Amino acid sequence: AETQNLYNNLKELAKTNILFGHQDAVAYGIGWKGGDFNSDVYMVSGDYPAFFGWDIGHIDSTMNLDSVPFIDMKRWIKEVYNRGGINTIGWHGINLASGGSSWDTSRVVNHILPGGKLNKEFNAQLDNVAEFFNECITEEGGKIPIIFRPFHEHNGSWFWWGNESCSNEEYKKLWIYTHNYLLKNKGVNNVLFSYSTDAFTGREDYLSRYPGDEYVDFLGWDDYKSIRTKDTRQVFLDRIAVINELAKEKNKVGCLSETGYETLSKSDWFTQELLGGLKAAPATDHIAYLLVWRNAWKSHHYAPYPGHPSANDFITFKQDSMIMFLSDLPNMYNDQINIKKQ
Ligand code: BMA
Repeated sequence: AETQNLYNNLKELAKTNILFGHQDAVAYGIGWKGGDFNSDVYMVSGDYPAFFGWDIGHIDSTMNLDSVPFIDMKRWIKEVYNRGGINTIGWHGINLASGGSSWDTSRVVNHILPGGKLNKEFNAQLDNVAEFFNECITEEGGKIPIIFRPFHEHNGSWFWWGNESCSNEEYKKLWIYTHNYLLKNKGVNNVLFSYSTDAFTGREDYLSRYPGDEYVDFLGWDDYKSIRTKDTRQVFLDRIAVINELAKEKNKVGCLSETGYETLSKSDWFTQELLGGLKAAPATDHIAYLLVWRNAWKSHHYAPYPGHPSANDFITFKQDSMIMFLSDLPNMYNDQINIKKQ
């Protein structure tokens, strides 16, 4: 029930607000790692993101691909839920044919599907994924709602599930198989699915690998380029328009599943490019949330940290009536919400 409430509430909030998210927000930041709900975003702005992104790549080991221990991830996911935030999980899974990473594009999708020589191995991975979701539980023993975003940026060619490593039909089969295996075989009932392309050229391109309405809840896309400068704003707006149109038609929720300006060397990027771009979209073109990528190290971060030249601009962005951080959220897991910030 709470998972359905989350979905309905995000759909409602999307009409007026956009929730801010950050990948690995409390796992590490610039100059620190781990701890008790530490966050660069909090240190800069006095508030946490509303959305917390995670990655379960290397799910069969003790740490994820970016060295976040799964035991801590589960603890933080619960803490996010307790504080009223929202968890979304991506999956940079390994290539089972080669033992390589997600970026190893050797053909593997045909081998992991039923009938393929690696189907058993893939099922074992899905068992681990299911166990992880099923172990995300509240104090009272209920399941914590999670937005799952597997096999993302699939219209690019850099992942083993990308457009040069498997056909559209194979991709759709992979999605449906994963969905059904988790829900039907493993009893996962706390997960919403987010279909998340890379940059796209239009409806047809966006939907080229769409598995079908019954397997998808969120229509997302990852976009780092068109939102970088005003020069490409129209491209960004055209994409929002497509997402919005499809979300309306299919009764789904739109999202900007990954974005950001690496290192934020343009110190007013948050207000001028990102917020400016979002505000330039017609009022009905609202997406529910956006998520900036991780604060890994000084040359690879997407949120400001204390002392960062873009800190003040980020605070202005946070204060905008459209943008929601954690403390702005109504109870997203209730069946009725009262929107606070409008
Ligand atoms: C990429 C980079 C990598 C990281 C991967 C998964 O964009 O941040 O360093 O391993 O995402 O989080």
